Amino acid sequence: MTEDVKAQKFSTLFRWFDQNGDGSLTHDDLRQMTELFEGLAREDDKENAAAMRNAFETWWRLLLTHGDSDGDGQISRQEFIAVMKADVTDPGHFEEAVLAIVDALMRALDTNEDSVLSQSEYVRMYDALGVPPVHSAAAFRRLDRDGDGSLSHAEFRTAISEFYLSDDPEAAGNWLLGPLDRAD
Ligand SMILES: [Ca+2]
Ligand SMILES: [Ca+2]
Ligand SMILES: [Ca+2]
Repeated sequence: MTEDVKAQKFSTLFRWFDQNGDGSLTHDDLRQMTELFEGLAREDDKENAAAMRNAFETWWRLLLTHGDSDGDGQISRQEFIAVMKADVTDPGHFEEAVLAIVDALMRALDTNEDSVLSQSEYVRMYDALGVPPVHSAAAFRRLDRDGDGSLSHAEFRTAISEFYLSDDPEAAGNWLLGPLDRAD
């Protein structure tokens, strides 16, 4: 059976989050993701690092509370896809888990306070987060909607929101993490 576009995107996201690659998500996987994100903030930027950490903890609690249907303390790929669709992308939850990370990340990266990311900044950021430059460079070109060579905070938020919320197979934001996972 072909999965819908959201299931494909959340499957791609699952593979990214599953840091030890054992096919299931644990608190440790999420903590490792948190460390990658925190590593993008400057050493003295405690505020944005803490905001990202809190948002990832919120995300993990949502996964565990709403998504661990077999109660084994881990989130399988199928559990992840279901809970992402039903709960994490619920507007209030989406704001406090996903968009809180995006906003803190943009603030942490915007060290010259021009509120935009160049392509090289964008690619370097995703490289540090484990997304290959070939994917992030291609994504950047799609996500830079006004084609001015930089990604504004608004363009980045739009991309993230499309990735998580859009059912449109043609949405530019689908390319955030590279080609969609069509594993099954
Ligand atoms: Ca794992
Ligand atoms: Ca489980
Ligand atoms: Ca732009």
